Amino acid sequence: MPVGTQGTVKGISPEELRDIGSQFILANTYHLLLRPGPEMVARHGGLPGFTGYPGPFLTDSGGFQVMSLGHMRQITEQGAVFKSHIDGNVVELPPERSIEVQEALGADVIMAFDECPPYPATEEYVSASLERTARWLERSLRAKTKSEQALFAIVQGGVFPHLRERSLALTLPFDTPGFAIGGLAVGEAKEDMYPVVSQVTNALPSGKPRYLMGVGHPEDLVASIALGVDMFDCVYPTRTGRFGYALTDDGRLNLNSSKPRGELIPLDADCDCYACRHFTRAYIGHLLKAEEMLGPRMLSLHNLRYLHRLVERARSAIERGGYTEWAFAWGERYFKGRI
Ligand code: PRF
Ligand code: ZN
Repeated sequence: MPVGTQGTVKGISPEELRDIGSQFILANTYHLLLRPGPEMVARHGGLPGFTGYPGPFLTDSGGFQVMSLGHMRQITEQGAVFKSHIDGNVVELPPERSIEVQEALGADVIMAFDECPPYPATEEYVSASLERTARWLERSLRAKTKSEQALFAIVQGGVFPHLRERSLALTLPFDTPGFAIGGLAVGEAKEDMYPVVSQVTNALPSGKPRYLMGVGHPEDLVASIALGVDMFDCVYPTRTGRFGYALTDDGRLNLNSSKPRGELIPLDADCDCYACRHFTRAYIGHLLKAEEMLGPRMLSLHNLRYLHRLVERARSAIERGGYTEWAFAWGERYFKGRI
C-alpha cells in the first residue's frame, strides 16, 4: 500500500496510481483529524470523494503517529493526549474518537487504536502496553457502528516472544477480519524482527489477511512474504524517491551520484512505468540537480511501480510453487557486491 498520509501519495495523481497497479492506499487518522478535520472529508462522502482516488483505502488509527509526531504526548488508560504539531492545540484521542474519525474518513479497512511502544522499551513497559492495547481493541470494536468497514486488530509485544504470545492470546479471540503485526521496524535489528514476524504469522488464522505495519524495504517484503505476510505499507518508495534514489533488481541506484547522471538508459531496464518508458537516468539526474519537481515525482512513481511489480512477481512464484527459488535468486542479484 502506497502511503497517502495527508490524503495524497506525495506527488502522484490518482490516475498515475491506477496506471502503476496500486490498490489500497493508506491514509492517516492523525493527520486528517488535525487538518482538514474529518467533517471536511465526510462532506466529500469519504476519502475516495475527497482525494479523487476511487480505489480502496485503509486508515491507520493514530496512536503510532501521536508517538512519532505529537508534542507533550501522554498515554493513559483513557487514550492518547497530545499537542498538535500544526497549531499546538491539545487533542484527545481515545480509541472511541479514533474509530469515530475513521468512520467519518470512510476507509474500507480501519485499524484498532493501539500503542506502538518506543524502541528500546523495557519488558515491563511493553507488557503493560500490550495489555492496554488489548483493552483498547475491545473499546475500538465496541465503538464501531459501520458494518461496511473491516476493523483489523494489531498484535503488539515488542521483540519479546512471550509478550507476543500474550498479545496473540488476547487478540485472536476477537476474530477480526484481518490482523496486523505492529511494533516492528522501529529501530530493532532485522535479526530481531524476522523471528517475531514468523512467530506471529504462525499463530494467525490462515484465511485472513496479515498486515505488517510500516514495512518496508524490498528485502523485507521478500523475506516477510516467505514468512506469511500479505500486506505492507511504507513511505520508503516515495521518500527514497524524493531523496533521489531508484529501486531496481540490482539494488538502489543513487541518481545524485555522477555515474548514472551520464547514462542514457532508463532507471530500470525491466520496468514498464512512465518514467522508465520516457526518460534516461541522465535526464532524471539533471532534474534532481536542477531541483525540478518532475525528478522526485518520477522517482516516486518508479519506486512504487517497482514494489508493485515485486509483489506481482512474488505472487506468481507462489502460484507456481517456486517462491523460495525466486526469492533467493532475487536476493542474490539485489545484494550482489553489497553483502
Ligand atoms: N501501530 C500502528 N501503526 C503503525 C505501527 C504500529 O505498531 C507501526 C510499526 N512499525 C507502523 N505503523 N497503529
Ligand atoms: Zn520505472
